[in-house]
Amino acid sequence: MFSINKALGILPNASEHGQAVDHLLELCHWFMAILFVGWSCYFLYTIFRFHKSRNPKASYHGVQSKASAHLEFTVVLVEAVLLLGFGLPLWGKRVTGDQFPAEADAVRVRAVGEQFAWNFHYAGADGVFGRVHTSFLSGSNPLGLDPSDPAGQDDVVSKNDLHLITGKPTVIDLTSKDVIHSFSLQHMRMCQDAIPGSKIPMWFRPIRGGEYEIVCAQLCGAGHYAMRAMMKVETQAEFDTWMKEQASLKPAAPAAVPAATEPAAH
Ligand SMILES: [Cu+2]
Repeated sequence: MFSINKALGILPNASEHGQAVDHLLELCHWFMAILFVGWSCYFLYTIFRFHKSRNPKASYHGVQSKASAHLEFTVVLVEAVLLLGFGLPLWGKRVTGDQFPAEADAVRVRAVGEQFAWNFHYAGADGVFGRVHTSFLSGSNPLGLDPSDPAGQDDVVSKNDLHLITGKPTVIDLTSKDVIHSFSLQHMRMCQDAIPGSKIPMWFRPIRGGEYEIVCAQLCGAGHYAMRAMMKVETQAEFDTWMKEQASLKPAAPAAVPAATEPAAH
């Protein structure tokens, strides 16, 4: 069957809920196409119907028919159904707390945007994220991990390189170090703003292995165009191997500096 999404070049879907998003997009595109054709025909009709030669004198009564008001109301109604009936419930499933998978069953990642890169933080073998604070930020510590926190010793940090497991739910806590970015996973049908000072959770289940591009969808500065990262969806074994590799690549923990007095939110 002909698909407007495909004709417009939509990227292949790789997530469990993506079908529902594509269905909604397809509906919206068809609705917009019908509106476009309808309004264009009406425009051509008015040019012909109200041409000066046919109407030498202006009408002081105007249009008496209620047809256009009914049409406008129908358009508003269809748009409201699309937004409230399809759009909001879909979005709600991705971001509301009670819909999230159990922590033990999911890959948990912190994603931190910065000008102009994406940093990823995994909890490591102990499953506990190390404490982070802005006072520890440096070139070699891009997430501000507290070197004195034992929970952070096995944490894995990667730049522009996100690894996920096929079929396993993924929970991403999103934030930013500087300005507002937007974390756009087009193949996963996910897009969410990364806002400094707030932690925004989102979740999805990748169902197709492969390498996908992550882009920043919010104009965030001069290097915005180059703010891209890769997402690799792989098997559990490949993921474990990568995780071990990353842990072994880690430089020795820097000497502990006095802990900041104010605990960081993470
Ligand atoms: Cu950005």
